[in-house]
Amino acid sequence: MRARVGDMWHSRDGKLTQLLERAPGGFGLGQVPRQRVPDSTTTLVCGFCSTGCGLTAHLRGGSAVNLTPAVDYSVNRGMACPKGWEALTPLSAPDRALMPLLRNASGELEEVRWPTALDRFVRRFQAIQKEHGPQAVAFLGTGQLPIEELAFLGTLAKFGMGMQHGDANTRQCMATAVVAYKETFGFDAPPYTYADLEESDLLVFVGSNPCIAHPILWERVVRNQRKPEVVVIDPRRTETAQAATRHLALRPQTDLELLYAVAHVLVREGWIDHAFIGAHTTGYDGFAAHVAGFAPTTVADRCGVAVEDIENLARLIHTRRRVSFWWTMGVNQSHQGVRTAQALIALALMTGNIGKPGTGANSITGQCNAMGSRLFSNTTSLIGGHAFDDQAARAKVSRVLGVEDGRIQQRPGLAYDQIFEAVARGEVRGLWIVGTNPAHSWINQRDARELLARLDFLVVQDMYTTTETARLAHLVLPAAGWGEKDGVFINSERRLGLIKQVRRAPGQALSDFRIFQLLADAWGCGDLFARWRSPEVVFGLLKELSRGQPCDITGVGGYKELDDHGGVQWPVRVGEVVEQGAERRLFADGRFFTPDGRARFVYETPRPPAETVRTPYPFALLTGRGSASQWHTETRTGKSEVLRRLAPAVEHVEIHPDDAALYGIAPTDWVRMSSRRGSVELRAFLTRGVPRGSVFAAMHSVQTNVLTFASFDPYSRQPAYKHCAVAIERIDGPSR
Ligand SMILES: Nc1nc2c(c(=O)[nH]1)N[C@H]1C(S)=C(S)[C@@H](COP(=O)(O)OP(=O)(O)OC[C@H]3O[C@@H](n4cnc5c(=O)[nH]c(N)nc54)[C@H](O)[C@@H]3O)O[C@H]1N2
Ligand SMILES: Nc1nc2c(c(=O)[nH]1)N[C@H]1C(S)=C(S)[C@@H](COP(=O)(O)OP(=O)(O)OC[C@H]3O[C@@H](n4cnc5c(=O)[nH]c(N)nc54)[C@H](O)[C@@H]3O)O[C@H]1N2
Ligand code: SF4
Ligand SMILES: [Mo]
Repeated sequence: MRARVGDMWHSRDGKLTQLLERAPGGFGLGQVPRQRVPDSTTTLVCGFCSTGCGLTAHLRGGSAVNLTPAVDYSVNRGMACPKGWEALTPLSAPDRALMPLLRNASGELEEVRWPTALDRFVRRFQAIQKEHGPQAVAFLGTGQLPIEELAFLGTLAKFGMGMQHGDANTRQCMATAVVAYKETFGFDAPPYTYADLEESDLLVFVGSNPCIAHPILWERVVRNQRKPEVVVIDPRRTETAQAATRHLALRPQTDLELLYAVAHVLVREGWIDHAFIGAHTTGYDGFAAHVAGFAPTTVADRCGVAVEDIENLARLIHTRRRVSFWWTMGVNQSHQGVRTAQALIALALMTGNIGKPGTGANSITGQCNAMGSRLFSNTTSLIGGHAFDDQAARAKVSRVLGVEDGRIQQRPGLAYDQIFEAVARGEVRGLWIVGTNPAHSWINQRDARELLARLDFLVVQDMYTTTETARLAHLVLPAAGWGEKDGVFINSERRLGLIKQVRRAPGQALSDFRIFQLLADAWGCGDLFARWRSPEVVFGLLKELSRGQPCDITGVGGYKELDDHGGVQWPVRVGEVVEQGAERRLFADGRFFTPDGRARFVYETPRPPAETVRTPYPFALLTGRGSASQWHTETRTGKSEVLRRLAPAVEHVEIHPDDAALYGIAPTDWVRMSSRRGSVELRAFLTRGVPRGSVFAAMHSVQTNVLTFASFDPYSRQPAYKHCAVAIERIDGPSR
């Protein structure tokens, strides 16, 4: 017997109770069994990083009381990092949003009932659209909701509410990889499977720190029995660099020159796979001519590495049989990230290291469902990985979803930074933010906060009331989180995995899915979503939308099949049988997704970063993940005592001891760090892990993005978080 949602609301609002009772369960409050059931277990994928580990929830009375890593899940095989073990704890934090909050006449956020919240959402946004046009309201989503919810958000906002502009935090994270893959492979298609980590003879990690950011992927490297060489290219001597066999501590933002120099040596020595290049690629001759200008002797100084290190890396690539290239944010978050990623792809193509075990040009994703967001959020691509300007694709979406073709935009809409610019110009006046915290995480945070504060109406849909962004909202909608709802995530190796409701959301928090249903009805476009009764029904629609695409999942079956199978990697076309535990990589046949089936070499002349590092700002500020137990803006991980103890006790900046000595800075001294945007105060942590001339601060500190400089890759519009110019000085103590 399932509790009826309406029972729990004690709502005297007949209309709302009716809406809620219509839910057949499977999300929100509707499906919590009232009576205690025998103890049992169930497996669901982790809700933090894109590794996508399976976690076993131990249930009592249908509610999870504990989590352990799943032993029979192909991804993690009984391992989990601290975040996975501790994933239940943040669900019971005291600052969970339990009721909608609305800013009252005296400017304070005040609890209101759902009908009031829904009504206010609709009235304020519709009034803005009426006065300023439908494009005056926009949305920002996330890579941390399941695909069914992302699809709901993107479809409701764009086709239901007529918004034209919507983007997600995946812009901060994966946009560069998306563009790099689309231009070279013809589709956003990371080609690898995790077994490649174990089957490679040479693994090259560029701007990637898996020991901290993807600990269980690193465990897979450790399991490699082939005595691999592991090369880490990172300005910092990271935990991963320390564990590697070689570390190239290049000067920040010089990856492109370095990779072209490696390609130069491969061409010069004839260490290339002519047969593969001839049969499966285009543009090689132009690329070879381009890299002729990048002899190691020319670029070594600029890159801060020895000529012989470049020569040796090229030789390793030639002599090792299976070579794989892996990259993460050190590449994506650069002013020339797309071309850098494409230089890595070029190295794989020119040596034939693709489509075979232990090879590939492999972008590691960040968030648990960034891959799902890339394909199904209806933001950067038309839902299902289609192009907005493709008439046939629009007709397909129109048919499958029952949306009139005329409602489907012909362009993707503005990117994240352009939405903020439109706010600055007064063109976007209403913003709906779901599952992301830009007042902490956006580049050049002060501008971001100033712009958020300027909005006529800001709605924030989040699990917590205390996030930096929720504090700025006019309306906060209380959301259920991971563990409190059902859906599908897609991990870095393209594996679809299930998340499940193993806890009841607190108070009146609802799943995002349920919130979207209620908003659709309240907005007056509920008819469009009449079929969207449960996440699993929507999963069926998404399968249909994927038909014929490289990411075709028509053969996946339903949630039960996905569950029984322990997740499955796309593509799975209808009728295709995938063996349990199969490791599936793309391009084994050498055919790519471009019109001519060939992969492309794409290259360009390197450019300097947007902000020059020189007096009075003589240090390059590098930013990134600080520890395995901290997640982003810490709204979740900060709620666990265990995870807090595993993290650094104080917010700090890492400084090379020689640089510190020049400025009279001793260990644990207070330091003021300033950029042209502002200044912050942190403790000094002296370490030879950062190179001279650079300092490092973790993104988990809300202070870091006070300093960052808003510059972007021109093709992906991904923020270049990894580089800006700062100054440091010793201070006696914090001024606050
Ligand atoms: N514990 C933990 N894990 C996480 C996350 C988290 O918040 N906490 N977040 C997840 C998400 S969303 C993401 S996107 C991933 C990010 O995963 P990673 O990209 O591995 O992590 P980062 O620390 O952001 O950046 C990686 C490295 O880039 C280096 N770098 C900086 N500048 C340059 C450069 O010019 N060239 C090169 N080659 N390297 C450079 C930095 O020194 C850093 O060590 O992690 C995911 N996993
Ligand atoms: N300086 C610097 N800045 C960076 C980076 C860097 O390397 N350096 N990295 C960038 C990268 S790669 C990323 S991905 C971003 C991440 O930046 P954000 O997306 O801003 O960070 P999170 O803390 O993950 O924010 C997610 C929010 O969603 C909420 N939430 C969690 N689950 C749910 C849910 O199920 N429903 C709803 N409605 N809300 C939920 C959380 O409480 C939290 O407020 O940061 C970027 N910022
Ligand atoms: S490695 Fe990632 S997916 Fe695995 S337990 Fe840790 S946070 Fe979760
Ligand atoms: Mo990310």
